[in-house]
Amino acid sequence: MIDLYTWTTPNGRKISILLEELGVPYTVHSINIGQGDQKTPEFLKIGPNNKIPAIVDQDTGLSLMESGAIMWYLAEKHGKFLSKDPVERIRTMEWLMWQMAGLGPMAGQSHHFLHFNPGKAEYAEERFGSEVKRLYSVLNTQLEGRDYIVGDYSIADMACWPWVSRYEWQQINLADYPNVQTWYKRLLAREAVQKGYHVPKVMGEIPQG
Ligand SMILES: N[C@@H](CCC(=O)N[C@@H](CS)C(=O)NCC(=O)O)C(=O)O
Repeated sequence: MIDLYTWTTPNGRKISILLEELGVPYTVHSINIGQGDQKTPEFLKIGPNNKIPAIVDQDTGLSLMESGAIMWYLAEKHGKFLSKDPVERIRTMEWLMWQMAGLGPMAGQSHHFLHFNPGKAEYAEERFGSEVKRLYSVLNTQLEGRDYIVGDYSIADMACWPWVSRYEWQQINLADYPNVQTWYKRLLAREAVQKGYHVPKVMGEIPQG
């Protein structure tokens, strides 16, 4: 049994989507980051970086922070969504790292400057807006002739998808990135993706791409 500490954000949804795909039982603990739940001493024991998501695996007692590490751990534990083939496996790691170090941080900053605080920092809007566009182009190229980012459907797809689902906040027109748009809709059609998106609670409809 997994305890998932999460909120209605892309990093949190990555884990709930994976858990839904794996079909393993999990208990959801809402950590409302808007009201500071991530700063409590209780949460800090599990998530020492004061950020969601975090998990505790009740089978082993292991607690983990950092969504990329959590995805890798769960995929390994259950032997799914992470290829055994060495090349496909390291490519999956490569694109998971790309999401963790590129798409997530850049898109996250674009949410701050383009969506929540427009007009406050022209340089930041330009910098993060153009980086997000560049990253969408990179993903669009990677998806040329492919149904999924690397080989079969994997944790790399599940890591990137919730960030792309915020394309409106990033002022991205998905039609400008047709391979990303087709891939986005392919994942959107999955029941587990829809269920995982609405954890820990429903926050409106899922953008349809
Ligand atoms: N690299 C971390 C980033 C986690 C992260 O940024 N979480 C955000 C929500 S998506 C958060 O908890 N923010 C609360 C805060 O900054 O106080 C991961 O991938 O797990």
